[in-house]
Amino acid sequence: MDLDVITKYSALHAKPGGLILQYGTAGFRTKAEHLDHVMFRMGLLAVLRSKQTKSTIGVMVTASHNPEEDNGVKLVDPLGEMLAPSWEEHATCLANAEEQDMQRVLIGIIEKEAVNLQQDAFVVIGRDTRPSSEKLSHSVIDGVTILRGQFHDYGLLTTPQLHYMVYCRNTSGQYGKATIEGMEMKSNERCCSFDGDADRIVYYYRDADGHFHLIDGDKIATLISSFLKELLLEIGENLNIGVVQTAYANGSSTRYLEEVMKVPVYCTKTGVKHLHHKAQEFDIGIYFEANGHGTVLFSKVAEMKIKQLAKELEDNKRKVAKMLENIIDLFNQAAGDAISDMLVTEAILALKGLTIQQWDALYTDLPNRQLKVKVADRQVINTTDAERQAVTPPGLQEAINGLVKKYRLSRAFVRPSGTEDVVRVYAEADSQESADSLAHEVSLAVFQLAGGVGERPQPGF
Ligand code: NG1
Ligand code: ZN
Repeated sequence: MDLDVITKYSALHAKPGGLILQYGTAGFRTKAEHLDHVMFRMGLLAVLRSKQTKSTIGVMVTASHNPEEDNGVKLVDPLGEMLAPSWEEHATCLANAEEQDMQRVLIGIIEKEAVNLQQDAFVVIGRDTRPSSEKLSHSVIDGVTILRGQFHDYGLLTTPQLHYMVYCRNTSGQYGKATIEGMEMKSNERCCSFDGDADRIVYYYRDADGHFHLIDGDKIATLISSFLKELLLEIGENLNIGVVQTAYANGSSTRYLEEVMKVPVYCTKTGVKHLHHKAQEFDIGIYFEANGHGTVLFSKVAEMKIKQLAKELEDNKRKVAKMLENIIDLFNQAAGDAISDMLVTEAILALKGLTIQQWDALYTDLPNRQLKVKVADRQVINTTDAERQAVTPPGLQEAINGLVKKYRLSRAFVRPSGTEDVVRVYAEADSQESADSLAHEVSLAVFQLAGGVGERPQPGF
């Protein structure tokens, strides 16, 4: 161990003088800006612990539920448990040692714990999604490498996943395989994912040739509306159904709904509040954004009628009316809800005996591309016709119209994002190549006519 090298590198992760921290139940936690030295030193300590236990040790960079400006670090012991209490004390001493005392404290730990420095060391590292976490995890890695430890950086990981990895690695895979996927996607198997707050859902599968198929909100809306329409037909009830989409709905889905299923389709501005509002106009209003936000609304009149029919009708018709009555309760009519949408979808697939491939085959999505363009002020773009036409800046819509004409089955629109400081560009066409090229050309038009900043949009994705 070259103490001078350690001292030199430690100075690059210098401790703010006088800062005192405590290794508590959740390791160290404080403002991220005060943690660089702690991370470096925990990298050193993890190597010593690994050498002493002849095992893999984990280091997790996270401050869990604390505010974004905080961060933290904790070590994971060989069987995936929390760090042993005696080493928590070492962690505290090492983190709090002033720069000039760091070497002495480090040697003290090595001696006290009889660490054999010749022993190999291995450290696994994980981090949360805080903006500061990536840089701080690199400081951990600096500490590990300076003590010649080997490491594997898992990048983004949940805390329990890191504990699990450590346990698996130290039991030669007996406890389990040290992989983070958790889920193996077998071919043609139905899968679904929610977004972070579980108000969006998408389904997907990989076919026998290994191709990935995404089943988005448009296809979920199609499945639900065809099911509801069939049930209404069976009980001879003519309730007024409407499907609400945004301009991001794939052109094939709109065509299928209107021309094959014969249900009226309406387009609103992006954002669930607009879709929800429009869906309230129907007896049964089905609304979904392509990205999986959506639900179904039943008017009070429709609900009462269905409830009444579930009591009055007989035999199979009664069963169907009962099914409709139950499905009303399965939807979350307050807002799009991934869990309730999943339960509805699963119920429909089971009742209809549909595989995910059969569902997917209802129609084929038109190839499409979404891009973002940075402009000085995205509010210079004003739109109309549910965001499908740009009214300002002058000339932009004309330019888009000219570009769209060059491609088959094409469509494109631009709008300022409501959640990011960008202009979103959407294009679809008969081939992926055309959709990509149209999206690129429209991006250039936005860049030129709407005050693009930074580098001009480049072709290729
Ligand atoms: P913006 O950033 O306004 O495009 C995005 C989604 C919306 C909606 C909101 C709120 C797209 C293209 N846009 O809005 O559909 O989900 O976030 O989450 O998917
Ligand atoms: Zn969400």
